Amino acid sequence: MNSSIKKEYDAVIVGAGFSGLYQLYCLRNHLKLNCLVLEKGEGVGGTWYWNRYPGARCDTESHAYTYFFSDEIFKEWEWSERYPGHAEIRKYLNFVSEKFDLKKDISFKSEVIKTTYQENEKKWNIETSINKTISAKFLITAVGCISTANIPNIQGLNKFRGSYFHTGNWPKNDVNFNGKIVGQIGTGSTGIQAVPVIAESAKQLTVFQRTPNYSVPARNKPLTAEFKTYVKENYKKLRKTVRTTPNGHAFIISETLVHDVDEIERLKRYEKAWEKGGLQFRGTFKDIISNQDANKTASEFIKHKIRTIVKNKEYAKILTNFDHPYAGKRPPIDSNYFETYNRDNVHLVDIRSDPIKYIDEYGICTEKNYFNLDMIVFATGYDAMTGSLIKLNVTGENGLKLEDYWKEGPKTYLGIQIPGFPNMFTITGPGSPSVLTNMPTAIEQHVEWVTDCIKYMIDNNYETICTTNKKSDEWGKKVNEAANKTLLPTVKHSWYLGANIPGKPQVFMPYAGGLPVYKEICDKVKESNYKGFILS
Ligand code: N01
Repeated sequence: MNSSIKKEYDAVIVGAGFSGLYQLYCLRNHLKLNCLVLEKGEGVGGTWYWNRYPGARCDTESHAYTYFFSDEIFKEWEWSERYPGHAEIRKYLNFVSEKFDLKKDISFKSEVIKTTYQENEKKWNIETSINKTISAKFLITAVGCISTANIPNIQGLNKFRGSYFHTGNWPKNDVNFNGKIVGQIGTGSTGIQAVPVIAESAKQLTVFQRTPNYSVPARNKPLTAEFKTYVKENYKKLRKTVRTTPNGHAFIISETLVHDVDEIERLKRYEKAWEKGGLQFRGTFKDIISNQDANKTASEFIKHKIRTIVKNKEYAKILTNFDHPYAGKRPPIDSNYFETYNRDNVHLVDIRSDPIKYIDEYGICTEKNYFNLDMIVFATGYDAMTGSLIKLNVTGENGLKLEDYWKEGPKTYLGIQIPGFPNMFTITGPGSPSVLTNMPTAIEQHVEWVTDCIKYMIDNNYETICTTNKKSDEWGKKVNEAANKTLLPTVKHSWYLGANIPGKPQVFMPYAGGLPVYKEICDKVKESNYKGFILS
């Protein structure tokens, strides 16, 4: 397809994951615009194109981790497990792409390296790794929130003679751990998924943990024919649920407060939620994420479970040495994570009390120990929410560089537009609910809003749309207010704040007010003919 790339488009979309594919469909099929998607990978999938690490699976249940915009897709596609694995998600996105003939407008192996707004022409110039410069009236970033892998700068890594991988850039061919001595750094949602699977084949696995993580069993299982029928028959009801719950999932958060019930009843409810498994554990009570005392009951319940599962008392202590509330960081779910520490071939190192000093040819040296390793797995997270946007090397009006404009943290209006960057839209950008929700739900809301906005511009002969510093300052305050009603900003080492990347400004990035409230705000802006934006 690369040879057939034209010089000019109505819209260029960056990224061929859930958001880029749907944005292409809307602009091309509904608005009849001339569009091109630029994608660095060799296939569709976005984050799921790169995340192929052992155990990589979505934490959202499959009947919610899906597009809802098309009855046809929903009826034709069938998920096989409670949580979709990475390969099945790629299969799904390929199915959608073929269904709507999307690939003909996607240029693969095409990384965007520079984007510059041409003020005179009112167009974006987009430079790519395939030596093509393309111009477009609209630039839509669909780059995902957690796509820029972070390998920590540990002295000596370049000397390591074994192999090492970041989970977010996993090789396409299976990595063979058989008979290998493996070290894994990182115990976030990703690390927790990888540990049990790597432990099954590695000779030895040593996990280097900095911060312990509250995890609840996922209880993944194949879907029964009965459940598949239920999903198909209740498609509209499910769509309504994901679009009206604060986090965009298909489960309802309880209206009961933790202290509305006595301890016996509380434990009964936690126990039931633990047995059911999944992210919905955090919805057992309404105030778990907003009230410290309420949260403590959930945190203590999980700690008790970990201590019951993990037989090695020293490991149990390291795994429960929390200094943050449950769900204050993105809560993981797992399949036998804590149980894996009962295996003879798995070891746990607390790198808070025994920090990593350096890596050399043969392994990892901590302050108190040395670990010989054949392989290192970095499950060390991402330069989240802003990293992938800044990497596009964007220059807006008056030579304004996005990197400079966001020096003190991201500034956006609604997480959709950035002052000084006309006709550029950021799907699930910082300042929008994004990572605090089920991503496909947030993506559909954004894509549809952007499509309506562009349609309005075309219908009314507007050439450009841009927001203002005043609006982004106001919105920044709203993002902070919403965050401060939760416990999330109290966690100082969270990637929601950018605290995982040395030198990154620490600003709470996602909008925590919930998807329905956010959608209402966006809808009002649309109904007011885009008040807060300058159309010209
Ligand atoms: O990354 P993370 P992730 N030295 O940043 C540690 C989504 N996701 O890839 O907590 C030592 O959460 C770090 O330690 P600490 C989900 O939204 C979705 O696991 O900073 N350790 C932590 O333990 C998730 O939240 C699915 O002290 C270092 C780990 O590495 C997001 O992706 C599945 C270190 C990083 O955890 C990111 O998760 C999986 C250092 N220098 C993930 N630097 C779905 O289901 C970092 N760490 C959709």
